Amino acid sequence: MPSTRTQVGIVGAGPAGLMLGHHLHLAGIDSVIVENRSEDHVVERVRAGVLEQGTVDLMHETGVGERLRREGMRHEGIHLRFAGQRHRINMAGLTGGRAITIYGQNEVVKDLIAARRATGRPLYFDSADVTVHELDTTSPRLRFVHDHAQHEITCAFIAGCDGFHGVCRPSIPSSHVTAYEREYPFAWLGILANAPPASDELVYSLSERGFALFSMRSSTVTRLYLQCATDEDLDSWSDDRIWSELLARLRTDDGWEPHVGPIVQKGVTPMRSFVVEPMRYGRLFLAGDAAHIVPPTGAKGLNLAMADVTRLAKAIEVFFTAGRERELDDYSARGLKRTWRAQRFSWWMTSMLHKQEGDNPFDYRRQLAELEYLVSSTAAMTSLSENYVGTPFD
Ligand code: FAS
Ligand code: PHB
Repeated sequence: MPSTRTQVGIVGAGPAGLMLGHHLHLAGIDSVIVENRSEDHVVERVRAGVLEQGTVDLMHETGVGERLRREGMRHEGIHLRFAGQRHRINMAGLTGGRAITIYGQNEVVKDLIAARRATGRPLYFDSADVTVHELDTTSPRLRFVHDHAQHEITCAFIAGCDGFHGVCRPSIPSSHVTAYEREYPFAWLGILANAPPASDELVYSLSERGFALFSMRSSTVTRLYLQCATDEDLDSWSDDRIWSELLARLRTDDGWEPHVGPIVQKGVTPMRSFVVEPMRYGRLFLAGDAAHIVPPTGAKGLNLAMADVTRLAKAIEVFFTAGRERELDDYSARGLKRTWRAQRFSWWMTSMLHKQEGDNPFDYRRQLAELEYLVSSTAAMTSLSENYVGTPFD
């Protein structure tokens, strides 16, 4: 088995793994990225669409923001829809000009893969049997099969950027970690539709029939979600049924409603909150969905992943340039502080905007009262805005 060396072995070529590889390249640090799916799968996977100000600034600062600058859609506000009315929250006005940008996760991944390819540094898609070893030593090993050849790479560090269902987190002895989890009794049915967005900003909606979200990907593609059951059978949802449900939950008394068009992609996403503590075991560092999952209502997952790897890259750079371990030792505590803040916000948005099994009319009226207070209080709107646009990466 060919045995080679690198400084950082990265498992997973999602946004976290690719951005970490990019940071390390800019710092002149070697890395190898190993991904078990194909490039097409990773690029086509439809996920996030909302980038915090911090993620947008990061992509520009690291030289991968050119297409984002051209094609990203900057939004200074969002709308909350309830009781038949839309209410705009002027996030930029309440946060000193910070905003979100709509730019598909798969576009972010495409830009980072192109940047990686341009460096000529190793990026192994379609790798099998990926395993990590000797994590509690100063030379952990990453093993995988690529092109039918066994590989073993000796690393100084391994970054677990392999998502919720990866191999890195489960490779940590259970006695070393604590997991915190909440599963939600509903899911999201999401669609992509070839229809020009009927609003120039997102619309989050609570209706008697449940949650719905109006988002977009471009001036010709709308992205929409509706609350459904966790075991929802997608085949029982004809396109007509999806549209009539979305229109029922989103239209407003003043006649606003999304434009209808051909549905080109649909899927059901489970909703969970998950955090593992600590985010480190020896020379293995977890980042992104490998360490924490938030329900997508707060649009935080991708942005948390970017914040993690930015902090991790700085810590690894200081280790190699100054031989200092303090930043590495602080990585988990600082990551968890940002994670729990995002967990609280995402849980709050989810609880406020979804109808729960067993709720009674009192609960729905209470949710409406919370939304009514929210859109009439500058303090409350400022709190939502600060959390939604995100704080600068530390
Ligand atoms: P990822 O899961 O993206 O990447 C992990 C990679 O590791 C994958 O490519 C996987 O194939 C690979 N991998 C897994 N096991 C492996 C193994 N054994 N060996 C090698 N590789 C392996 N977040 C937002 O911020 N805003 C949003 O609007 C938003 N919307 C979302 C909508 C949906 C429907 C979903 C599902 C998520 C959404 N999220 C959103 C969250 C989402 O974007 C994630 O947080 C983000 O993908 C996390 O990135 P990574 O940590 O890189 O994990
Ligand atoms: C999306 O555009 O896919 C999106 C937007 C906001 C969310 C989640 C997903 O909260």
